[in-house]
This record gives sequence, structure tokens and C-alpha cells, in this order.
Amino acid sequence: MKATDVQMQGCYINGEWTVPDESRLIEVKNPADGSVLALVPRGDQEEVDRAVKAAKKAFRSEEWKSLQAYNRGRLLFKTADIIRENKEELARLETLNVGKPLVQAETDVEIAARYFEFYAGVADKIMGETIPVERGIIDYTVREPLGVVGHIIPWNYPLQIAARSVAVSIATGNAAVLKPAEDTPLSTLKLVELMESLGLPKGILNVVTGYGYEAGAALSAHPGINHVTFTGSVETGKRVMETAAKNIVPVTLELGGKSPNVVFADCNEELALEWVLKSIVQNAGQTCSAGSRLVIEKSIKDEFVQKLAASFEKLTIGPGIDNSDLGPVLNQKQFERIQGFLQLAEDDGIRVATGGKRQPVEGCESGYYLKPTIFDNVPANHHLAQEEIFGPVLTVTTFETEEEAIEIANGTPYGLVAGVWTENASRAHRVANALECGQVFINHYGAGGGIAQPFGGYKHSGFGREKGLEALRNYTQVKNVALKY
Ligand code: TXE
Repeated sequence: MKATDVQMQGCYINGEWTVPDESRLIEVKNPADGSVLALVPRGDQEEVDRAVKAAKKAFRSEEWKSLQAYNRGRLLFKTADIIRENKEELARLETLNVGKPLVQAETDVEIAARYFEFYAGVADKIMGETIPVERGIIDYTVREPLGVVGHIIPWNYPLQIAARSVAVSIATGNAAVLKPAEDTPLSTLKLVELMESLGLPKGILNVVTGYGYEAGAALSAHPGINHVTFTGSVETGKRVMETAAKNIVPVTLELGGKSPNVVFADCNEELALEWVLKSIVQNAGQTCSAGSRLVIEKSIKDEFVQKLAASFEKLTIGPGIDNSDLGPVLNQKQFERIQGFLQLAEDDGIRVATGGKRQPVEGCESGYYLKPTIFDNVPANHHLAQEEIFGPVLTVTTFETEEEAIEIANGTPYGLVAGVWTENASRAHRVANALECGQVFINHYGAGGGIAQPFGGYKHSGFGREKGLEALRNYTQVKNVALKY
């Protein structure tokens, strides 16, 4: 596929592609070199209103209500097949639009297909309970869909997150309106285009492209929405929650993180080195669950950081499409934000073990490339060790006792993920138990692949869970029925 194949695209509302108004378009760029990949509509309240109304109508339609759950499942199985058949094109599109290495985009495509398979199998197994109340009464519960779910999607894993949103929405019998991030709508639009041939009832799936403060705000404020699923920053998450509260609409918030890798002296050093690196350089550190803090036992720190820095220096940096180890960060805003942190480190005299600068890449002067960076001996309460940087930047903080390790690991406002590295099984479980976060990986970062495992945060990392069976709770509501005989 050539980038030019995706030049101008409409929104997808009520089973039709809108004709873009040429005076209201957003340029979608390639972060590798700043070139324009496509133009998409700058949707606003008007498009959102049409999409939500179409979704509501479709949700209430006899056509949707009478579609058997196993047939919804079949649609999802077919979607997984179509995604795999178009794997190459989807991966290329994701790499061109997000900047990530092609091999990582290929993994994203496979994960997207697996979300569809997972929820395809679940569609006809969403069950209620019978409750023993009194003799002469039959009491049971039914798990019903909510109605119209609004999905506000971020730019770091657009395809994966769109896929899990659409898959679980359809499996549970809801209708969906997606608002992709303004920088990265292309794979979401492609996914919907691929799904068009499946014969979903019109209006069950809609996409409105646009800016967060226009289309996103309009979606979270729309009175016709029954749930908002948001992945993004804490600040915007608060805004979405406030807006949705006005209509008593529940939200699921998957916000950022400052996830620690807690490395004890008795770890398998080789494994720990491998995954500490991967967990912060994947997608150039633009991952909500990135292992952005190394919290390490003092006795092994110097040698560990030396080896880690040497591995960082071997990484290739360049366009994702060339399968460099590290692609660019997304845009000027992210680039400047990260550089602000690099400057702060310099001002405060923090030791740079490696990196700390931008990386010029020949032929890509307008791309946003940074050297992967390690800041050594960062005090636990320093801004660098407290705030989400969202770039390939790792801080190193040491501890001397297990208690201190836990205190440092828990000592940020976030609580998304943590890695624990030790060969002592009792310690591993003791520490996992004490960590204030939604997911703990022991001796591997990302073990299990994520699709079937519940994912979400403690504290400012949000609430509600995506992925796995646990996500069904966000997308269904329970009705109790009692019959006296
Ligand atoms: O996020 P926003 P931004 C973090 C990361 C990053 C920072 C800023 O630290 O550096 O956030 O990124 C939509 N009403 N994460 O500014 O604004 C927006 O269009 C409704 C972590 O890009 O949160 C996009 O679709 N929606 C994160 C989505 O919200 C609004 C992933 C996310 O954008 C809106 C991304 C509004 N008023 C950033 N304003 C993660 N958890 O993985 C914006 N949006």
C-alpha cells in the first residue's frame, strides 16, 4: 500500500462514509518525516450528534435485537480473519501513522485479530445468575447491553485499542461511536472499512474523526451516550469524567502510568536487563504501561546500569518502516514535552548514563527522533521519577531493603503496572501483594500477552478494566427479575 491510497477519507456514520467538507479537514502526518499521509474531517458536535442518534436507533432496532448472540460472535470471528488477511496493509498504515517499528505494528495487528477472536467466543456466554430468595419466587439476573458506548481512543496503540473497543462492544450487544485521536485515525478507519463487508446493521459501528476538544468533548457530553471508554491523559480523563457526570453516564478511564521495574539483587540479571530495556523502548516509550522507572537494589545498580546503557547504545534509531529499533515520537507536542524533561534533568544536574538528546536522522530532518535515555540516581520524589514522560526515558532509583523498594514503587500518583525481578518466589508474591497497581509481572514484563488478562489502573491510572472477561462488566448492566409462582 502507498500512503497516497489514503488521501481523503470521510467519517463513518450510519453505515455510510460522509463526504468531507474541504474547509474543515485535519492533516494526518507521518511522524517519521513530517509528510502528510491523509486528510480527514474535523468532525464536531454535528457529526457526533448524527453518529450517536444513528447508533441509538440501530441499538433499539429489531434487526440488532434479533441477531442471535452466536451470530454476533460469528461477525467477530470473521473480523479477525479479515484483519489477518490484510495484515500487511494494516501494519504499514499503523507504522506510517504512529511511527513505531513495523515489527511492532505487525504484533499490534495480530493482537487486534485476537481481541476479535476472544470476544467472538464470549458473545454467547454472557450469563446471569439465579438467586435463591424465598420459596415460591424465582429470581434471576440478566446481563444486558448498555446502549451506545462512546470510545475515545489515543494515538499510541490506535488499532489495538479500537479493536478491543469494537470487539467487546459488539460481543455485548452495544452500539459504538469511536473518536480516534486526531493524529492517528487511519487504522481505525481502515478497520471499519474492512468490517463493512460483514453486514453489520447500519449504525451499530460509527467513527467520527476530529479534535479532542471538539469531537471528543461532544461525544463525552452527548446525552444519548450510555457509557464512555477513555484512554489518554489524566487531565483529559478528568474532563471526560466531569462532562459525563452531567448526564449520569459511567466512564472507564485508562490513564497514564509511571510503572516501576523493581529489580532485586537475586534476580536473573540477563532476563531483567532484556525486559527493562524492552519495556521502555517499545513504541519509543509511548506506552501507558511502559516500565519507565528502574527501582533497583543498590548493591547491583552500577553494573546493571552500565550494561543497560551499553544495550541502549546499540539500538538503531530511524523510521519505523525500516524496522529500526526505535522510531520517532508522535508529534511536535510530544517531542517538546519530552525535551522539557531532558532540560529539567540538565538543570538539576541529574547524571545521564546514556542518551539525553535528540537524534538527527538523515533524510528525516522533520522527524521526531530521540536517543533512548537513562537518568541515573534520580531521587524518588523528583519530577523525572514522578511524572509520565511518555518517551524513551528511564529513571534509576536505588533501594536497600524490600520495604524501601515497595515504598518507592508505590510512591507516585499512578498505579498501572509493575515488574518484579527476583528468584525468591516468596518475595515475589509478597511484593506483588504490596504493590498498589492493577497488574504485576514477575520475571517478565507483559507475560501472558494481555488479551485475556484484565487491564486497568489503581489511583490516578484510572478505574474500570479493559481486556479479558473483566471488561464485560463495563459494557453490560445487570437486571434482576423476580417471579412469584
Ligand atoms: O492526550 P489526551 P494527549 C498521556 C501521555 C501524553 C499525554 C498527552 O503522558 O504525553 O497524555 O497526550 C481526546 N474531551 N497519554 O494530549 O488529550 C484526544 O483527541 C474528550 C497516555 O494526546 O488525553 C485523543 O483521542 N476527548 C495515554 C484522546 O483524548 C478529548 C495515551 C487522548 O488525548 C478531549 C495518550 C476532551 N476535552 C496519552 N481532549 C495512555 N493511557 O496510554 C482530548 N481528547
